[in-house]
Formats: sequence, structure tokens, C-alpha cells
Amino acid sequence: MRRHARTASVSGTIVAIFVMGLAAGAGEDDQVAGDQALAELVSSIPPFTAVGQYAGFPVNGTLWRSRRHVIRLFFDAPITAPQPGQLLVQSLLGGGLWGCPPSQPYGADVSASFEYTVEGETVLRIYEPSPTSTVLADRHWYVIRNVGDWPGVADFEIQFPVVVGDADGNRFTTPSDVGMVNVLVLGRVHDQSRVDMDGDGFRTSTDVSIVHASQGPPPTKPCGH
Ligand SMILES: [Ca+2]
Ligand SMILES: [Ca+2]
Repeated sequence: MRRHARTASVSGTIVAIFVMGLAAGAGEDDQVAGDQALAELVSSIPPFTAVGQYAGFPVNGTLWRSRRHVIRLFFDAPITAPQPGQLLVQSLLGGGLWGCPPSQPYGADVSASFEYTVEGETVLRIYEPSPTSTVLADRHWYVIRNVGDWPGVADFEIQFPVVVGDADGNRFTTPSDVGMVNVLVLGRVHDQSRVDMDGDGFRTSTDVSIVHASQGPPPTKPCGH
């Protein structure tokens, strides 16, 4: 029998605390014959913004690249990699007939534009392989959702704004971000480095140019989310 967990509606940290609480007192569920425990989402890099959270979203909680985005989701139990469509990647829409909530809250699913690999059994790496894709647009909000189609994983909904150039993770792209990227030491960086704006694995003058061209505030979160 499949159990559907609640949709994530609090921060990743609170979810982690709640998950630990469930583990401590999960005797009843665990004793249900034939019940298969589902892996629960615990946290992510970058930190996600929860449903209903409009302000004060976490430091480094933006997607900062112009392309080749990398997101890691951390679970409390082993997982298998989803197929496109089992995990949904969609834009957040607003402005329905009555303004809020929107009549069509989500855009088209673009999960087929990403690759999914499992690291160490419990971490899902989501990677956009195309060096030219603009599937995730600057200054827009996106959601990653499991609505029951990813086997073995509890439902969740997590949200991220794209703020290209936000190296320091404060949601704005400013001269401070330029300063972080424009340093003398150029070269190879890790795959989730926030100074690598085009995701090619290196800090170069191209990254500096991208930050220069993307100065500005974060996008407003569409109402109803
Ligand atoms: Ca910033
Ligand atoms: Ca780069």
C-alpha cells in the first residue's frame, strides 16, 4: 500500500525535524503489513522555498546560472532515479481570471530537459546538460514536484527562483556578485559553484560578463503559491 506524504509546506530544515520526529514515532506505520516506507525529501542544494513562503526564502535559495543548472535533492532513504515525467519541473504561473489563485497554476512540464542520477543511494542530482538551453528563464519561479508518479518517494513540492548572477545567494544580482566572480584566480570549480554562471565547470571572463548583464532584483513570487 502506498502512503502519500504531505506536500512540503515548511522550510527544508523544518521538514528535516519533522522527518526525524516521524522516524522516532513511526511504529504504527512501520507495523502496517505490506506497507513500504517512502523516501522523504529532507533538504536540497540550493535550499528550496516551501509552498506558501513568499518572503525571507533561504540564503543561496536561488538558481544562479544562465544554463546547465545543477540541483541536488537529499532524501532520508535510498531512491531510484526518476524518469522524465515522474518528477515534474514546471514554471509557477499567476494572474488567473481572478488574479489569485491562478486558474492554471503551473506551466508545461520541462523535466525531459534534465538528467537524473543518484549519488550515494539517497541524493538525486538534477542536471541540465544542454550548453545552450534556456528552459529555465532568468527572473522566473520554478517548481519541482512529485505528485505520486515517482516510485518509492513521498510527494513533495519545492520552489526556486532563477536569479542569474546571484553568486552570494542574497536573491539580488549586484556589484557584490561581480566582485565574487571577477577575481584573479580563474580556473576549474565544482559542479555547483555559484561563481560558475554558465555551468561549464570553470570560472572565466564569460561568467563575469553574465553577472554584469544580469544586475537586478529577484522576481516576485506568483501569487497563489
Ligand atoms: Ca547576490
Ligand atoms: Ca563558467
